[in-house]
Amino acid sequence: MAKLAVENRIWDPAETLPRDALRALQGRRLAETVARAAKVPFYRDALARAGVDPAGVRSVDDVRRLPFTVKDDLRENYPLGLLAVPRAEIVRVHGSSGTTGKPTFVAYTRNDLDVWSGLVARFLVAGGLRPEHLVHVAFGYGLFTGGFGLHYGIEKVGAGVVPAAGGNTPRQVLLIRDLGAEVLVCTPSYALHIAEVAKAEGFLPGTLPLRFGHFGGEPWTEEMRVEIERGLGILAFNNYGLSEVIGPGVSGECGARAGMHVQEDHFVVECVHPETLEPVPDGGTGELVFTTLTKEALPVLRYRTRDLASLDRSPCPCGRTGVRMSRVVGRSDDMLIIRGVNVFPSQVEEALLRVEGTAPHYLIEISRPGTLDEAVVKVEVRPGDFRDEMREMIELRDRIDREIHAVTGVRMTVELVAPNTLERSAGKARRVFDHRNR
Ligand code: DLL
Repeated sequence: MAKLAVENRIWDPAETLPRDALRALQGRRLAETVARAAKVPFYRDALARAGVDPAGVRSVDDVRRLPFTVKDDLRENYPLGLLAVPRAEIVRVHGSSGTTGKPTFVAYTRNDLDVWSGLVARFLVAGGLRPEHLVHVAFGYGLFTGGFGLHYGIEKVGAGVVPAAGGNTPRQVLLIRDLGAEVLVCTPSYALHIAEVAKAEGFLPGTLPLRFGHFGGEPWTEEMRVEIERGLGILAFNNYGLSEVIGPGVSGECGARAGMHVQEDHFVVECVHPETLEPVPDGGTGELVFTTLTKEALPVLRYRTRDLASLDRSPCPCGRTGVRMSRVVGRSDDMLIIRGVNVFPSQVEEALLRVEGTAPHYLIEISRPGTLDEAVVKVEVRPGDFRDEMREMIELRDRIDREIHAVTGVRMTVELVAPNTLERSAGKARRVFDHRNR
C-alpha cells in the first residue's frame, strides 16, 4: 500500500463512511435529487421519455435508469433554463466555455455554496492545508470556478488567502516570498511557470516559503508533478472538478496520491464506454459521468463529462472510502484546455466566420515551448481577398485575433496563409494539432 506523504487529517467524518452506509445515503439523496430535478421542464420530459417515475427511485443503482445530460443541454436551455429553484434563491453564478460563443452558466444557492466550500476544504486538508497556513491563489477570479471555489474552501478551513489571481508572474513570486505563503493554488502548468520565473529571479528550489501545492483545472502527468515538486520544493496534489457538476471539489488526492477520492456522498460517479454508454469495469478507461446528490439550484443527472479516466475501489491507507479516479487521460470530444481555459475548435471556427475575407480552412497548432501553452491559428485568406499590401493583411489578421479572443477568451497567434496552402483531407478535416507532451 502507498505511504502517506503528509500527516493524515480528515476534515469531515463523512469522508470515511463505511461503504454500505455511503450507498444507503446515496440512495436517499438520489431520490431527493430526482424529485427536485423533475420540477425542471427539461428533466421532467427527459425522465418521462426514459420511463422513470421519480417516486420509484430508491437505491443508488437506479441511477442507471436515468437519462444522460450533455453540455449542449445547458446550451439549449441558455442562460439558466435548468434552474430547479426560484431565481431569487440564487446567490452566485459561474460559467465555462460553451461549444460556441455563448458560455454555459451554472448557479448556486446559499446551501450549494456552503456544501461546495466544504468539499474544497476536504481535499485541501487531505493534502496538508492547516488553519495556520497562508495560501496563494493564482487562479483567475471570475466566471471560472477555480478562483472563488478554492478561495472559500481555504477560508472554511480557517487558513489565510492571498487572492493574487493570474498574470504578472514576477509579482506572484514577490508576493509568495514577502507574504510567506506555504501553499500554492493554480493550474499545474502555471505552477511550472512560476517555478521557472522564480529560478530566473535567482531563487534556488525550496528557498521560497511554499510547502504544498494544489493543482487542477487541466490535465497533467506524473512527470509534471516531479518537475513542479523539484522546481518549487513542495509536495504537489491533484484535484479535479467541472463547473456543470459544482466546480473544483468533485475529487481530490489524499496523502497516498494514488488517485483522487470522489466525494461520493455528494456525487454518484459512473465510468462508461463513450460510444455504447455501457459501464466499464473498474480499472478500465472510460468516460466519467456524474450525478449530483445535494445540489439545489442546478441538480444534474448523469452529466457526461467527456473526461476519460478509470476508477479504483481498492481500500486506501488514508481511510477515506470514496472511490478513487485516475488522472484524466484524455477527452471523448475535441475540447482543448489552453492555459487553463477550455476551448472548443468550433469556437475558433465561429470567430473566423465573423470575419470576412477568410476561407473556412484553418488549423490550430498547440505547443508548450517552455512551461506555457501557445496556440497558433493558421487561416487561409480567400483568393479575392489576398493582397500584396501589408497594411490590409495586418488589419485582417488583427480582426481575426480580436474575434478569437472575444469568443474564446484566449489570445492565439494568428498566421495568414495564401489560398489553397493548407492540406485538404478526403475525410474529416483534421483541424487541431496538439504537440504538447502530456
Ligand atoms: O476547471 C474546475 C476546476 C478548477 C477544477 C480548479 C480544479 C481546479 P471547468 O472550467 O468547467 O471547471 O473545466 C472542467 O477541466 O472536464 C476536465 O477536462 C478539466 N479538468 C479539471 N480538473 C482537472 C484535473 C474546472 N485535475 C474540465 N485533471 C474538466 C485533468 C481537469 N483535467
